[in-house]
Amino acid sequence: MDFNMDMFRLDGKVALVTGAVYGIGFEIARSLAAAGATIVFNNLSQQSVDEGISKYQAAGIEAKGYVCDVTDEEAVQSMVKQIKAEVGSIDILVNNAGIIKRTPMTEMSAGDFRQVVDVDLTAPFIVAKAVIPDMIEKGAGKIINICSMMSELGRETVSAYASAKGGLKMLTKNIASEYGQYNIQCNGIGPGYIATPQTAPLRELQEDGERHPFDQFIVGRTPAARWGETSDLAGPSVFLASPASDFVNGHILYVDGGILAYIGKQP
Ligand code: NAP
Ligand code: GCO
Repeated sequence: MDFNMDMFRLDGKVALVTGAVYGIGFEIARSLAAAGATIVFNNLSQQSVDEGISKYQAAGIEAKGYVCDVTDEEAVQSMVKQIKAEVGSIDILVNNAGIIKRTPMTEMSAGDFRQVVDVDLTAPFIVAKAVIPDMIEKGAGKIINICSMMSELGRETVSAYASAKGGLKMLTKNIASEYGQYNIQCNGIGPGYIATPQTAPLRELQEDGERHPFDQFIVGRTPAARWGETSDLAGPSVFLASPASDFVNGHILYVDGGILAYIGKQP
């Protein structure tokens, strides 16, 4: 195919973005819609799904929302079947839903560790497993797993999250390896530090009005010298969801302002 900008269009495609009521998922869904995709999303409660539908409508997007816990395989299988019946089979899957628990490892319960791995790693497996058969039948599909800088690096208190996101990097590569022959591309996006509710505790102003020490640390460690915004993920998401990336497979695209490339300023 000769290059033209239509390679970045998603018209006629159905995109499922999990946990996309706000934060990174909502922004990714909005960017895919702007490229022509039909958006479906899920969240944990009818209230949050209804809030999401209103937000999409306010953005001019007629999205359909489903109540579904991505860790519940039966519920996921049922949701995917319902989407196929009501909207159409899923062409693009963005495994976005995720949680984090910041606890020193020796103080973290095995249950909490398992819960983070369940949502951040097992659930992307469950949802991808549910959508791949229809993608094979269609002869094409795009899967984007939202990884993290913690797919590459660790830090204090995020042992469960880093373990899950490191596993998600390898799940991404394995799906790419196993299903690339069916014209399914599976890639990851590894956001750096993005300003969302998930990172709000790391950016809270101190009682003396000073910026959070972690906020100052991250800005100092990032060549772009700022936190990422959810809008920074829009272009990379459209690229990986579109025909423009049909020969990109098993790649983790880090959208991190350069932090993973940078050793840090000499004190
Ligand atoms: P967020 O603000 O915490 O939003 C996460 C969303 O996932 C929420 O809507 C949440 O629902 C939903 N969710 C959680 N567990 C779920 C489940 N079991 N089933 C269905 N939905 C579920 O997170 P974010 O910052 O936008 O991050 C989105 C993704 O990017 C996550 O995978 C995160 O690990 C990753 N990420 C974030 C950053 C960052 O700096 N923010 C950087 C790298 C990667 P509720 O509203 O009910 O809680
Ligand atoms: C943390 C942050 C990070 C970001 C992101 C970085 O506590 O270190 O929450 O984990 O969410 O994953 O890429």
